[in-house]
Amino acid sequence: MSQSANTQPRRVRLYGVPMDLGQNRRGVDMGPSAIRYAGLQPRLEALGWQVRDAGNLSVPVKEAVSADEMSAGYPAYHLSAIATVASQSYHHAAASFQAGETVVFLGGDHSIALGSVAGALSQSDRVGVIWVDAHGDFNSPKTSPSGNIHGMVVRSLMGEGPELLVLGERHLRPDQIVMIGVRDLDAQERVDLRTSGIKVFTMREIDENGIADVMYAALRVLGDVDAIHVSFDMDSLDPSIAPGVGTPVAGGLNYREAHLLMEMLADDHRVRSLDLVEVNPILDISNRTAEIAVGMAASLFGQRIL
Ligand SMILES: [Mn+2]
Repeated sequence: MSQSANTQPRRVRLYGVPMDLGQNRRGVDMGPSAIRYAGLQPRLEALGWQVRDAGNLSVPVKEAVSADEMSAGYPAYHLSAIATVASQSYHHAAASFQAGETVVFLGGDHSIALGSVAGALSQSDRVGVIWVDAHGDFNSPKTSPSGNIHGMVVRSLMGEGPELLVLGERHLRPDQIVMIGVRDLDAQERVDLRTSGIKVFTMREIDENGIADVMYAALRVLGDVDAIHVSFDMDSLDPSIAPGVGTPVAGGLNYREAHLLMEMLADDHRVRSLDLVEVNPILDISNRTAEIAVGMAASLFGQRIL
């Protein structure tokens, strides 16, 4: 990441977003603490980055806000509270990018990407998104079986979600999005994703061709963009490696596949922002999943074996 740009200071800004309103499981709001406790800042500093932690954004407690919200007649739980937090994230991300900072958002559930990705897009149209996830997060309130907003994020970033969740002037086009690690889709979500124009590398492509070929292909799809945002859902990893997630799905990325994915993105030198999401310490085993998350960030930020 920007190792070639020796004239620029290598500065990272961390934002914690203790968001648990986008899904049903409690505990994911403690994700930012768990990732900090696992040593994210010292790991990045050891790689030569100047790291500044902006602390946590303010997220309302679940008991204090209304869950029962609808969008065009379909459930979208905690819609207005999530939209308020996303708007904060959006403005923080935009300010950081303008200041030349690389940005890391610590989740929290995946709904935090509503603000971080929109913030990245606010700077330029030439931004690509690598969405690493077991799920497609491509539902709308109409297609979602759960009404949980963490599964509606990509669609909203394309300008097709509930109006409150669509931030900024620019929306993602399908050719700006690559999904990697997908293996669990809802019925209508699957139909919609197939015809969306988004490049999706499911676990099958990784099994058949290997993660290295998939990453070369992913970077070719994003060949025209100047900046890459990595939205990394910890449930992309196999649950045997990262058990502390709310919606685990068998058959995920193994340890080296996930690291190689991040290492190859680091070598590409275009990554400007990262979400690390869905770390749930209550469901974890001795903070293992947060430690893996820190390892992922270290590989993305230039850690090498040799
Ligand atoms: Mn996700």
